Parts: sequence; C-alpha cells; structure tokens
Amino acid sequence: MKIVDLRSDTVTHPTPAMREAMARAEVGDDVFGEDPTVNLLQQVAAERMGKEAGLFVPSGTMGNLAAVLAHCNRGDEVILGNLSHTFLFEGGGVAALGGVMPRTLPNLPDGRLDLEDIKGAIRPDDVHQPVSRLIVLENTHNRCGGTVLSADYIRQVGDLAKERQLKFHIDGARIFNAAVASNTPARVLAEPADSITFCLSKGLCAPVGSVLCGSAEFIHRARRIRKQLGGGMRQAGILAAAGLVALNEMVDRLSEDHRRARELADELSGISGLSVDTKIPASNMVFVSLCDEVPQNSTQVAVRLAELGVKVQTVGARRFRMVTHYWVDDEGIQQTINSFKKVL
Ligand code: TLP
Repeated sequence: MKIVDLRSDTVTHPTPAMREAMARAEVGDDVFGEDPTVNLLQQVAAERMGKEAGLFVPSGTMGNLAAVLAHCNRGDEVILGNLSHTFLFEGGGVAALGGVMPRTLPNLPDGRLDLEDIKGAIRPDDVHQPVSRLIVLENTHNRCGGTVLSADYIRQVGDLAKERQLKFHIDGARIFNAAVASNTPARVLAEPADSITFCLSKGLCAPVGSVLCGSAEFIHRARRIRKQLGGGMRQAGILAAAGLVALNEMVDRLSEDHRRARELADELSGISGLSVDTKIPASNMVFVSLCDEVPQNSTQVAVRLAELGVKVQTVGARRFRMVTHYWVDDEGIQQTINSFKKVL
C-alpha cells in the first residue's frame, strides 16, 4: 500500500539530486568559517532574501530563537501573534533562554496582526514597563491556514517598526510558498524586515536546516548566539549542499503543491461530515473539521485513515491539518479523498 504522508511538509526527504550533491560536497570546519559549501549557501540565501549576510542553522526554531536573542536584551518584549509558531511551538525558548517577554496580539484570520493593535502594544519609555523591542510576523502563517501576508502589509509593519524604533523579524519558514503564491520575489517580502529565517527542510525537501538572514553586523551577533545554543556545526557542507539544490531547483515547483492543496480542499468540501476551512487554500495547507453529526473524533478518524495509508495531523479534537509537498502526487491526493469517503 502506498503511504501518503500529509502530516507536514517537514516529513519530506531529500531528492536524488540532493543526495548526489551531498555525496560530492566540499567541506571544512564551519565553526572556523571554513566550510566552502556552507559559505556559498549563506551567500546565496542572503542574496535571495536581499540581505547582507546569512547564517546556516540546524532548524527554523533555532533561527527564530537566535534572531530574537540577537535583537533583544533580557526583559525586553517581543510583539507577536497568539497563533504564531514562535509563541506556540518553540518550547518557550525566547523566555526560557533569552528572558524575553512575549506580548501576544490576536492573529487575524489571514495571519496578520492589526496595525492598531501593534501600535497599542508598544510601550512608553517608563521604568515600570518592559522595553518594546521587536515585532515578529509569520509568512506563510501556519496555524492561520498557510495564509500569505502581502508585500503591502509587511511594508506597513516595517514602516511602523522604523517609526517607533523597533526591530522587525519575519519567521519565513515557508517564505518561498508565500513568494510563489503571491507571485512576489521573496526579497520583496523580506525587504521591510531587519531579519528573516527561512527553512530548507520543509517544502524545499532538504533534510536539515534553515538560514537566518540580516545585516552583516546582526549575523555576526547571531553567530555567537548559535554557538551558545550548541548550533555551531562542523562539516555541515554535507547538509548545505542539499540546501543549495533546494534553493536552485525546488522553489518554482511549490506551485504544484499549492494546486494539489486546492484540489484536495475542493474535493473534501463535497464530502458530507467534513467542513473545510476554505475551498481555496492560499498555499500548501488544508485545514478540515469534523461536523457535529460525525460520531468519531479526529484521533479515531486519523487512525482509520492511517490504516488506508493516509497520514494526517490532528490539530484539535475534531480538526485536521494536511500539508501537500513534493512527495505527494496526484494519485496520493486521490487516495486521500477516497480514504476520507470510506472512513466517514
Ligand atoms: N512547523 C512544524 C511544527 O513544528 C508545527 C510543522 O509541521 O508545521 N516556523 C514555522 C512557521 C513552522 O511551521 C515551523 C515548523 C518552524 C518555524 C520551526 O521549524 P523547525 O521544525 O525546523 O524547528
């Protein structure tokens, strides 16, 4: 039986071209800054993001954490969405390791933060209060459904950050999905921000790694923090080689994943017992809930689907997330639709 793994695009494994590039990669000691393949990846990544420098990190989580720690002092406040990955799913690292206070604002359904809410959250210069230091946005926005923030909106947040002398970081784990979906170069989406993290290991299929990009001076600070966090890697060129293939070969094809997500959402919306968040997902994520009349809960449905070879992620007692990616083809989408029909 064919297995269709829609739990996340993090489950993607490397392509044959990546494995070949990994085998051939020239390497050196990257803690000494001597790995030529890592250096090339960082340079190419920074160019793609329109920033001065890049830093290869083992994960998106470390990229965001290093960014927050490099921007903030202990006791400073970071303004971010209540549904953001950094707030919900990064182990509270900014508080635990940076002493940084999260100030959450409600994410709007499309992943934005209301500009008036941001303005209202910025604190006055007052000894009683923490210092507002940083704004973090997420693009695409995972928990809001893989939604895409527009260049226009990001610009407005960037202008506000500058005006109020705040730093601005983008968790761009899936920035290339946002770029492809909105037909906007990633560097345009990243331009208003001081820093951005993007992941090589999600839809782009590299086995490991993310790149944090920003000014040369910021990346210099982040490099020390990466070392403190234990993220200084040695012959990491083996991994960076796959990352270069990811950037060179895997970006444009993300539109196929988006098309499949739309087809999946459209078909699932016709199945009774299922309520699809939107028939037209913005990128590669489909969120679906079980209607009240369905006696089973999401865990029970997920177990039955898995027996039919379809893996989905439960994100609530009656809710699922499915993420399309390179290793899910049209047949896999059909198998998923058929399996939901059988189970419900
Ligand atoms: N997201 C994972 C899970 O942790 C939820 C997923 O399956 O979607 N930012 C965003 C927006 C993310 O979605 C993720 C991973 C990260 C950061 C962290 O990346 P990693 O897993 O490389 O630490």
